[in-house]
Amino acid sequence: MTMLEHHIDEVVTLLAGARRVAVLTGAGISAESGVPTFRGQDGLWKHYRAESLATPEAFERDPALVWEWYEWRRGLIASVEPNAGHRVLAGWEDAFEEFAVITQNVDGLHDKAGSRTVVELHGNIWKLRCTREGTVEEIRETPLPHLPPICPSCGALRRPHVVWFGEALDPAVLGRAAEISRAGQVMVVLGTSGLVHPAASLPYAAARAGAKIVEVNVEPTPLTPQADHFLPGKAGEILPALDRRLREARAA
Ligand code: BV8
Repeated sequence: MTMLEHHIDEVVTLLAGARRVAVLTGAGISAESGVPTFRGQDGLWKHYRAESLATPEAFERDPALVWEWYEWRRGLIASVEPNAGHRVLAGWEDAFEEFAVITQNVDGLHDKAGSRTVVELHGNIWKLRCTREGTVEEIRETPLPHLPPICPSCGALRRPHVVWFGEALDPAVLGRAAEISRAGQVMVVLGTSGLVHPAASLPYAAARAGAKIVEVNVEPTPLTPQADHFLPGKAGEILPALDRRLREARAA
């Protein structure tokens, strides 16, 4: 048995005994579907860093450029499918008494995989919001007929219904994520670099409330020293392995 298999068995024992499980995901879980992550080479669009485009200042300065970026991402996300990692998490809705996915991703792939309890911390790229009235509409059509999109009722610019850097998260959404994190007996943290706040603080809040932290990532992150279990590898490979062993453990 390899070290990884040994660690996977330890995590399966933990999960098999848990009734309340929370999962926090980042861009890494969508990487195997073909969605670029934010860090490293992937994090670049043309020569802009994601953090420089995903800001209210950038939108103020050049809404057409920001919309070109979001349109590129919508087109890319529309062309991909959820991967095995997303699908396992969708299946875990019925494997635990209480289960929820808290995601930093705006790609909507957890929903597309069939997850029902998803907290979208940073919004959703398929939703547009009027910059004057604040009304939100889901528009999946890509490419959008008109860029930048205009509000049909008041003629003001529409923006992506996502949280930009320097903008506060919706207090109700953040409150729910914090509640779920504190209530979990186990928090599985998948494919996140743990650098963006306040999302990155949720695993620490969960640990303070007594939850066991299981981290899955292709490389260590600032969270790794605090994690009870670190499973090195791809989410789309580790989650199916965990799921298989969990089913075997429960069948035994
Ligand atoms: C706010 C939506 C305040 C838009 C996003 C405290 C300390 C330091 C800084 C701050 C702080 N508090 C606030 C800040 C500022 C800032 C922040 O955190 N900056 C960082 C960069 C230092 N936070 C904010 O601005 C937040 N707002 O604080 O408001 C406020 C309060 C009141 C009033 C006014 C203001 C808002 C943050 C949200 C920004 N929006 N997204 C869009 O998507 O277009 S963030 C965006 O980037 C994503 O949503 C995600 O959250 C983040 C990217 O992180 P990850 O998802 O982790 O992705 P990343 O690429 O970094 O890493 C991928 C990981 O996966 C890697 O570890 C890799 O190894 C791994 N991986 C890769 N492949 C796989 C894999 N793992 C497993 N399997 C694989 N196959």
